[in-house]
Formats: sequence, structure tokens, C-alpha cells
Amino acid sequence: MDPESEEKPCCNLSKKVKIGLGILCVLVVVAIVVVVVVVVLKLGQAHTHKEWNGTGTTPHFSDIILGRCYTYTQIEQPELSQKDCQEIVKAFQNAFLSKDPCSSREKDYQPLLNLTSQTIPCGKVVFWSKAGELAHQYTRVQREMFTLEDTLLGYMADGLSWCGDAGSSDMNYQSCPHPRKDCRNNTVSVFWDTVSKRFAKSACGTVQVVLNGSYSNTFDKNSTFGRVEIYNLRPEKVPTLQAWVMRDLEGLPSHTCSSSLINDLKLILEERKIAFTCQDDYRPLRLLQCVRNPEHQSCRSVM
Ligand code: JS2
Repeated sequence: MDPESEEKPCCNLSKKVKIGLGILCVLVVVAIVVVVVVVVLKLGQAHTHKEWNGTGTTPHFSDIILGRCYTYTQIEQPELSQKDCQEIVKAFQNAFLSKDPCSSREKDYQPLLNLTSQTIPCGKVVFWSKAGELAHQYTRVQREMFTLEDTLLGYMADGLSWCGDAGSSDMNYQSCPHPRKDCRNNTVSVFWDTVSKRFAKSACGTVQVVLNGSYSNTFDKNSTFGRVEIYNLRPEKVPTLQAWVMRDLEGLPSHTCSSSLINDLKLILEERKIAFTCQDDYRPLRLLQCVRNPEHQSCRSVM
């Protein structure tokens, strides 16, 4: 037996086996390369969300709504302290994550609505249209009155943006669908339609609405108030809707209670067996407007 063959056992492997091993090595290397390429591609795909024309998800969205949920349930309305904010936030995320943000549906939000039910006292509901800021200033003073943004879910989501992507479990922080430029059934618009519908359906007693008399379409049939809320009021629970038409101190007086637009609202409500009353420049709201501009001549008479 020659000294060579003694040291290297592999040498006496048949040619065939060597070739086989060689091919196997090549196959293993190829397999590893393929796996790496797929993973890199997958990672690459994961982060490129679809580009939309609207604002992306608000940074720290989940932390913000969690914090607002605790602030509301533990400080603002402690009678709701039993609400499970962790579960509420999970239900909110599940309503839109891994879904096409242009085919959002009311039922996507149903689990979230079930976790955030809240009873608003009769006669204490305040709707608004093109006058959100003034309506919120009013309910911040009249604490027993509620706009939708003074309820748990409205408070959590007010002023925020959020959307996901069918091809990813991440939130899209770059962009979200714009209601007009991209699609109507987008994640945020469907949310506000859904919670506005519930808010109107649960209303009882006389309800109020703050309208902006300085806007060309003071009563806009395409607005959430004109398209969703007035049609979900229950006449058997809501005998009257009281409108407050407020003209901006600086703004042009375009509409008042005697305008045809307001008469359209009156006719829709009376058609639904809900009485309609209307006041121009309702004094408590005018006083709020004057707080910011006390020297304005139309504030002299109010004070
Ligand atoms: C609040 C948002 C956001 O009666 C009010 C409220 O109950 C509200 O939910 O719906 C009514 C106001 O909506 P409307 O009549 O369309 O008034 P507007 O001034 O033309 O539009 C305001 C946007 C309403 C829905 N909405 N509401 N906070 O952050 C918010 N984002 C959207 N899209």
C-alpha cells in the first residue's frame, strides 16, 4: 500500500462519487443564494407601500390613541374606567392593518365600536358642520354637552390619520388615500361615517347643530352631518333639532336661518317627523367668538 493513499481517505472515492459530491455542493450553494435573494426581495417588497395623495399615518399613532384612551377613561370620564384600552387599541389596528385602504368597510370597525359603547345623556348632543372649532370651544365650557369628539372614540381619533396596506402588516406612514383624489371608501372617512352614524342613532331628546353662516354651503347635503347624521336620528327619540347658524365675526354673512339652504334642512327633518328650530348668532357661541376678538364692533352689542 503506497504511503500516499494512507493519509487521504477521500482520494479513493470513485470518480462518480466525487462528481456527485461536487454537484451536491453546487446545488447547496445555489439553494443558499436563492433563499438569500428571496429574503432580500421580500424585505424590499415589505417596505414599499402604495403611494397615495393623502397624509400618511400619524407618527406614533398607536401610542397616541392608547394615551388618549387612558386620559379619557381615567380622567375625563372616570365612569368608563373599566374600558380595556389595550384591547380597544388592538381592535382599532385590526380594523385597517393588512387591508386595502381604499376598500374600508363599516363592519371592519364593528369590534372597535362594541368595545367603546357610551351613553350620552338626552338633550346633550351637539353636531356641527364647517364649525368644528367653535362647537368644541362650546362643549369645553358646557362640559355636560357632547360633540362626537367629546366621546371616547371621537376623542381618541380626532385630528389623526391612519392606513395600512393589503400586502403588509405595517402601517403606511408615507401616505394614505385622499378622499377626493384617491377613493371615498378610505380607512379614515369610513371611520368617521361609521362613528357619526352610531352617534346620531344613539342621540335622544332635543339635539343641537352648530352651522357656519359665513360658508357658501352652510348646510351641505354631502357633509357628514347632511349625508349621515340627520338621516340616522331616530324620530321616536329625537323630537327636535335646534340649529345655531353662526357667522364668523370677520366672515361675510352668506347664510342665516331664513336662507333657502337652511329651509332645505328644515324640510328634510320635518319629512322625517323631527321638528326644526333655528337661531342666528346664538349668544353663548357669539360670546365665545368675541372672547378672541372683544373689540370687534359686533361684540359691543353682545357684551
Ligand atoms: C372630526 C372628522 C377629525 O357633526 C359633526 C361631527 O359629529 C362629525 O363627525 O361629523 C360632523 C361634521 O362633519 P361635516 O358635516 O362633514 O363637517 P365638515 O366641517 O365639512 O367636515 C369635517 C370632517 C368630518 C369628518 N372628519 N371629524 N375629527 O379628525 C375628522 N376627520 C374627518 N374626516
